[in-house]
Amino acid sequence: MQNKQRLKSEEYEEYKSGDIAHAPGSLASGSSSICTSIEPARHVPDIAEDVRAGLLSAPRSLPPKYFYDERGSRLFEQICTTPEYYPTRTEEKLLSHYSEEIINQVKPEEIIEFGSGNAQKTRLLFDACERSDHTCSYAPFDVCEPMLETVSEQLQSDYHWLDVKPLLGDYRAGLDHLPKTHGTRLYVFLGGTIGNFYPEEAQEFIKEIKDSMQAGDYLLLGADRVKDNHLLDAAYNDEQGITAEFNLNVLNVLNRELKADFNPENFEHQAEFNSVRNRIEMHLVCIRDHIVHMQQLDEIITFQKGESILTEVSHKFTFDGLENLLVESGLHICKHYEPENKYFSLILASCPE
Ligand code: AVJ
Repeated sequence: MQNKQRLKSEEYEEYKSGDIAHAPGSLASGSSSICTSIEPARHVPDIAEDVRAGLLSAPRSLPPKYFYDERGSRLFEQICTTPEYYPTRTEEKLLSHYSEEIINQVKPEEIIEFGSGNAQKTRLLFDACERSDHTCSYAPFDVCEPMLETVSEQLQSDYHWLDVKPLLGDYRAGLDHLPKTHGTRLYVFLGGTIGNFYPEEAQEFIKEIKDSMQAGDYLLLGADRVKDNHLLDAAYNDEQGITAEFNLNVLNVLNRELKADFNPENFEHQAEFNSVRNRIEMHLVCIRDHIVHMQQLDEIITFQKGESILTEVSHKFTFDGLENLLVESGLHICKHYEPENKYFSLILASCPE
């Protein structure tokens, strides 16, 4: 399974330059690597399995990870710079204020980051290490090998003292096979991505983190907060329509990966805050009756005008809800940082004796 999600470095050069575009699950097998592959503890479905399970039954849905092919990742970076999408810049501000305090309290020997991506915000922690004359190792854990390699090399050259040890795999498939280290470990899970998990999954994931910790280890978690509906709706319906493009792009991914013939013009972006479940629900709404073929799966889907595909849920937390999530799993809240407008939370929690 791991091999499927790898890309050879030559291919990555093309991938970065936009000559070819890959979605997760489609990546060719790789050869030598600076990354350590982490064995999944559970089965990880591929795109064919996910689409069969999600699209061929009602209500239709897709896992959000398929957004992030080359174009989708670029669109997500653009979303982060729109005036409406406050989470990224709010979290970044919190990190730039409190990184030093966090590093001085934790004095980590190792930082492990889930879904490290381009690790842009994590640099604030490394900068704080430099100011505090602290050294440590860094294990970015991500599913995308080419990105892991590029980011790791870049970080290694920017921070000579940092020992970068990239981990390749799907962190949602379990943490049983993380390399054992001694010394204080700081887990980092940023961006509010915990919001993509359903409540039970979020609780399970935090519990898994807790179970893999030793007393004195820490977790730094970033999560988005419940707020005025209009602000939330606006954040997922930016004026420029970038979020709409991002949402519709998943259809291009399916077309490429499953030899399907989705026409994005048959669908419309919809994102709305559900105030009962405290989450943004993002859909692709079908605007005319039509049929889609998925050659690779040997399946057709008959879409009716008005029906929709749930493409993402993004949960928003209350101050207490977030603390409960951590405390329920046996973690101790050390610090709960929030900005004056309370738009976002950054929590430092520890594993007690
Ligand atoms: C990357 C999952 C945190 O839920 O806000 C942004 C993804 N989707 N706009 C989020 C996203 C639409 C984002 N996360």
